[in-house]
Amino acid sequence: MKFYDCETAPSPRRVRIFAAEKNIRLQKVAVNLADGEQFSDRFRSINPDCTVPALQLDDGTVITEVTAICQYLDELYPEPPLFGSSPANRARVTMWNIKAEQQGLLPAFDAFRNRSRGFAGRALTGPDSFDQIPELAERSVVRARAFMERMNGELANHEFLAGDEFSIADITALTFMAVAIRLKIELPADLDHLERWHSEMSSRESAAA
Ligand SMILES: N[C@@H](CCC(=O)N[C@@H](CS)C(=O)NCC(=O)O)C(=O)O
Repeated sequence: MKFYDCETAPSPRRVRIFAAEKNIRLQKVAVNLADGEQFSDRFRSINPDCTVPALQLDDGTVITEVTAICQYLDELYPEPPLFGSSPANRARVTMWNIKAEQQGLLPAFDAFRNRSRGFAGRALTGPDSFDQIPELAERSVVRARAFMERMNGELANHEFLAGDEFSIADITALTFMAVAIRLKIELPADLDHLERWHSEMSSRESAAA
């Protein structure tokens, strides 16, 4: 199995954290996004979407999309379960992972790519060119802050985002917070539960992955 990775990028980090939680050693192949290696013919033949991460199995099958890769690893290495350990937990984990992606991570990516000069003409990932929309960056910051409030409310009642078990939803949300912090998005005031959770998640060994 080969794991196409980029040390500085948030999406492959989600998989690295997931693998670290399960003590899985991935054989990594570095893709230098800063140098545009994702657009090379060699990498396009692996992932025509030109994004990392990608996992190539020994029979050549390629899996892209963080959640799909993690789901595959979870089936191969079931312990500890990071997609929930009962039907209800699995549903809650899936629900919160989707919320963290759609309401947290994607707005944070949109804010980043629509306002950073380095992404001019590359507001979306992939081989096609898209112009930046500064108003979208502004709206995305508002959405990211709103999701922090939403998480804070949830974390008032649970240790982890999807309930009482650490899961992929926490990994996605932690990655969202890392992008928000990098963007210097100001945290809404008095989010004590979010702060408690964030400090606990950041001090897990896997967070260094
Ligand atoms: N939906 C994809 C998102 C992957 C993604 O956005 N990867 C970024 C790095 S965080 C990327 O490869 N960017 C390439 C580029 O900026 O050209 C997934 O879950 O794997």
